[in-house]
Amino acid sequence: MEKPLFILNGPNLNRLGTREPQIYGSVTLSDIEASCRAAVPGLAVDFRQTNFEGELVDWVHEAIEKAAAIVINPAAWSFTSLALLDALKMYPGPIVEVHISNIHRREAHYHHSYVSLVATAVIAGLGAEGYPAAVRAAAAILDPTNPSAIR
Ligand code: DHK
Repeated sequence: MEKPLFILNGPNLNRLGTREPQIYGSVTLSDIEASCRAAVPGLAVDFRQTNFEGELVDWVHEAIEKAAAIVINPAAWSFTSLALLDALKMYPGPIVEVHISNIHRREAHYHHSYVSLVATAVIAGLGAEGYPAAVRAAAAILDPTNPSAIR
């Protein structure tokens, strides 16, 4: 696969490891990056994190030309950002949305994700394991010989 998989992370995820470990566990974002790179041997991965909404929108624009698929944890912007939704609407490839926690079991303001309106699939509540699972799912969707993938 020539084009890489973009793995995009939103606000506060750079604090994983010390951030609310009772909700997010004690795995760091660089641990998660390593698990994503190991998930599908040979799959090129471009792993990024930002606390700036416009930068995430810019990365989605960049993905339109450059990414085979997007795995995204939009974090808090999942529930607030129409700008991110509008950017993702322009992306032609698979989008796998990941949340470390089960957002549907948390406070009501975490229940409605705008990103889920355009996501091919959503993973929530698997902890950090949700990321390599999303990478494998994206690779399966991109594999034309894989009969089980939903496209
Ligand atoms: C991460 C966040 O930062 C929160 O805003 C979301 C999500 C949940 C997560 O579970 O990965 O509520």
